[in-house]
Parts: sequence; C-alpha cells; structure tokens
Amino acid sequence: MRIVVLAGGIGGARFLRGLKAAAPEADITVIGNTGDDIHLFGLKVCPDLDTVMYTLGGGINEDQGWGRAGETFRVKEELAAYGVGPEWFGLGDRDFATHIVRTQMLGAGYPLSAVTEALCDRWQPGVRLLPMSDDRVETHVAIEDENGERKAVHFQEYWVRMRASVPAHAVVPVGAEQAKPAPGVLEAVAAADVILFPPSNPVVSIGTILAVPGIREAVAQAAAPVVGLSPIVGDAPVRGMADKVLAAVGVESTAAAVALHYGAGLLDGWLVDSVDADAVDEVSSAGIRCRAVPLMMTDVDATAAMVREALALAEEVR
Ligand code: GDP
Ligand code: FO1
Ligand code: CA
Repeated sequence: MRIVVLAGGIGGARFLRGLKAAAPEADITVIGNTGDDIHLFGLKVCPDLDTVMYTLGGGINEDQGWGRAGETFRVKEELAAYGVGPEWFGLGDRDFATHIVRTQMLGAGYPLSAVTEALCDRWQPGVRLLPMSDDRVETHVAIEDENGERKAVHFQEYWVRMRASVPAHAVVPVGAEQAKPAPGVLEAVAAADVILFPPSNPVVSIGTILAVPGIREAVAQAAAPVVGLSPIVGDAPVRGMADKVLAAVGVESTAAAVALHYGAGLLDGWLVDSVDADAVDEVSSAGIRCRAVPLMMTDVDATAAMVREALALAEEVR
C-alpha cells in the first residue's frame, strides 16, 4: 500500500512512528513542511524535516520532541560569548552538524530534496522524506509591536521567542506562490492508495504545504481517499499554540472547525477524539465521514491504534 502523509514536526513525526508500526509493509512518502525553515549563523535549519528524520531515525530528544538526544550547547555558548545570537533558539552541537552538512550541500548546488535524501541515508527513517518544495518558503506572522504598529516576524520568532503571546493578525507563507512542489511530490500524491493528514498544525504545517501551488489541487483530485486526524482535542491544541494561528485565519479551535476549514473538497474522512464525539454530526453533515476515537499519541501502541482507525475510515470512503 502506498501511503502519502503531509507532515509538520512533532505531531507529524509521532504519528509517522505509529504508522510504521501499524503498517510495516506500507510504502510511505512524507511531504514535509519547510515553511518553518530559518537561516541562522549562515546555516539553513529545517526544523520540521529534522524532527521527522530524527524521530523516525532514533535520534530525537523524546521529552522535547525536537532536537537531538544527548545534546550539548558548546557552540551556542561560544557564539553568545561573541555576542552573537539569537539566544532564544536552542541549536545544539549535534544538531549543528546536520545544518552544516545541509548548508554545504546546498552551497554546492544540490536541491533541498537531494540534501534531505543524503541526510536520511544516515538516519534511515524508513519513509521517503520529501520537502514540500526545493524553493525557499518562509512563514511570517503579522503582529502588532509595542507601539501598535503592524510588523511581520519570522514564524520561529513568533513561536519560540514570543511563545505566540500576542495575537497573530495574519500568517503568510512568503515565497509559496512562486514555489514549485519538490520532485516526486505530485507523483506520490497521484499514485497514493491513501493520503493522511496527521494531527499536525492545520495552518503553519499542513496549511503551508497546501499553499505550494499544485499540491492542494493534486490532493483534492487524487484517486486516493484523504483522511485527517484532529490536532485539537477538547477545544484546545494537545500541545503548542495552534489556537493562535487558527484565530489568525478565522478558524475556531475545535475539531469540527478544523475539518470544515480543510473542507469536503479536500477531506473524505476525519477523526476526532472521543471527548469531541459531539462534533461528529456537524462534520458528517458537511460531507466528511467522521468518527470519534481516542486520539492521544501517548505511546506507539496508542498511535498505531489511531492509524488503524484512519486506515479503516479510508477503506470506507474509498
Ligand atoms: P510542529 O511542527 O512541531 O508544531 O508539529 P506538527 O505541526 O506536526 O503538529 C503540531 C500539532 O500536533 C499541535 O497542534 C498539537 O495539538 C498536535 N498534537 C501533538 N500531540 C498530539 C496528540 O497526542 N494527539 C493529537 N490529536 N494531536 C497532537
Ligand atoms: N523549539 C523551541 O520551542 N525552542 C527552541 O529553542 C527550539 C530550537 C530548535 C532547534 C532545532 C529544531 O529543529 C527545532 C527547534 N525547535 C525549538 C522546534 C521548532 O522550532 C518547531 O518548528 C516549532 O516548535 C514549531 O514547529
Ligand atoms: Ca513546525
């Protein structure tokens, strides 16, 4: 079975671990979000691709959900001693090596998709990990500064430095309009037997991937059923501040509102958590087959059970 997954960072990566357990024989292609990417110290950092690669490759810091296990911060400390920041972004020594290799290869002319493949040669994530695009796309968030003036900040500055503590007025995937899907992306979507939206952030993870011209259309027109899982449980994100960016696009933080935001043009099926069973009727009336099941990725077994529910729903709507 060929399964295509559109993935952000932590939510996507943990879901993929359950998918590999539930469908060990499946041929899995992951289309990863690169809108979170940031250039720091002259290096290109791809948080969501790395989170997927490290999680599936056994190198992730499990407690944090991002970055490397057993990390140290000598380089960051030395940079700080020179007064070179940003101090708010925690790049560790082990992680630095990944960004050095990536930046070196990009500088030599390799596209990000080829660089990602080379990095995955080491990590063997057991999936084909494709960036959504080889072109630069950078998510910016429009906020108001201390003087009430509108300004745009990089997504990482909004998320990590500001912890989404001020309202987001808009979320803009800068460069998306000119970006092309990376090689293999549209082909994988067209050839898929099932397309899954893990419980990733609907705005800054899956929304950004869908903003690359051609990807939304390919998913909507794919022969395969498209099934998503809600990242919102009990009217709040399970983790992180997705509610802030959902508000920016005028979507309530409920499992039903997120399903309707994707819409029946994109989704064939949608899973909500058992605590949101009330949402099933509303989602179903919009033409999206919906079921309430436990959606907490507490461990691989629980996640694999969620995946099996998603695959069963896909069979029903096929
Ligand atoms: P990020 O790029 O690291 O922010 O990760 P993703 O975009 O892939 O996923 C983030 C989303 O995962 C958040 O909005 C969380 O609410 C959601 N999430 C995290 N853990 C769980 C879980 O156990 N169950 C569900 N349903 N959602 C989760
Ligand atoms: N998230 C944080 O909350 N604080 C950090 O210092 C931080 C550093 C970091 C370094 C490398 C990397 O791949 C990811 C990192 N993240 C960090 C997570 C990352 O910024 C995620 O993109 C966002 O948390 C949301 O997607
Ligand atoms: Ca992300």
